[in-house]
Amino acid sequence: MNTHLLDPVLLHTDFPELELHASGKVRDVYTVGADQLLFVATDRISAFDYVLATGIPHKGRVLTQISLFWFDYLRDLVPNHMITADIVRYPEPLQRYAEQLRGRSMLVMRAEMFPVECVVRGYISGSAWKEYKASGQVCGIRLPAGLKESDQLPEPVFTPATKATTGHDENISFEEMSKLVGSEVAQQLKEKSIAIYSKAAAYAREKGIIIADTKFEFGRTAQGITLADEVLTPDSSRFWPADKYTPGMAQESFDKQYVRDYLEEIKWNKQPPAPALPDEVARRTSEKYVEAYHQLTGRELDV
Ligand code: PZK
Repeated sequence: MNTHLLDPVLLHTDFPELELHASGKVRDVYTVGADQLLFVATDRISAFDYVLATGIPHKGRVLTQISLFWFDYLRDLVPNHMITADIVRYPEPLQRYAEQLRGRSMLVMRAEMFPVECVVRGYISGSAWKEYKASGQVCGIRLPAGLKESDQLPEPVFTPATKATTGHDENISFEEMSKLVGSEVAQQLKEKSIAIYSKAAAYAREKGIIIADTKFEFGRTAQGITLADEVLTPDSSRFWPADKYTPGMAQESFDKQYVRDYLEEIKWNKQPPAPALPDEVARRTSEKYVEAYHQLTGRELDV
């Protein structure tokens, strides 16, 4: 057992002849012809809104394999954008990048994306908790009086947000969402989002994981309204270990707790440049991602 060195990480993708379609804190999306995109999850990790200088071994593969698990689990409920994650089936020009792509990428259908984040919450936390404390409502939905932080809601609520180009997503009402995508599409996205969350959260709960909330992105393809992006990962959702669930306070994150604790301990001012992590923090965080994958899917990630 190697207890001293970290496994190699991928912080930046590099496909010189491909055009970057979109990039985020963790994921990079490249154009591959008119109808297809290459979706790559790196090992980058963000905390307090910044990407840290240290990568987390296996993180990109964990995110990708969790999304693939859910795409398959949800296949009868909603079409998704995945074409293949089998790199031997990728277009020939990508073959030379097989090592960079293996396990962490998908070839996906290019979709006409709807300009809204479809957030579903089964528990009250984060920005929704702040809004509820101030107004008793979240995204214009009145919630029962007397909820405590992290309480389960009587039923999941759909709380859409706009993709802010800079800074944080902004919560919007269903009416505001309807102005952006039309009321027909808004209703369909809401119904699909709640159905997907409900099925996935019930499954995860049996495996000891509470999915407190999650964010979906949908687009339109030849298959109709299509689930895109990553789905139901620790980066797009709040995963809480069910055996430690204690309403009335903020819950520890399944995956990022060691990172947040370390950054608080060193009293980082949360301004760039974001610090590096000690190997021990990166290694223990990596183990949490790999453990989440195993707990959720029953499968071993080959490490
Ligand atoms: C698409 N994003 C969000 C931003 C990311 C992802 N299938 C698709 N077709 C067209 N566009 C997108 C997708 C998907 N998925 C998704 N931006 C464009 C995004 C930054 C990094 F990985």
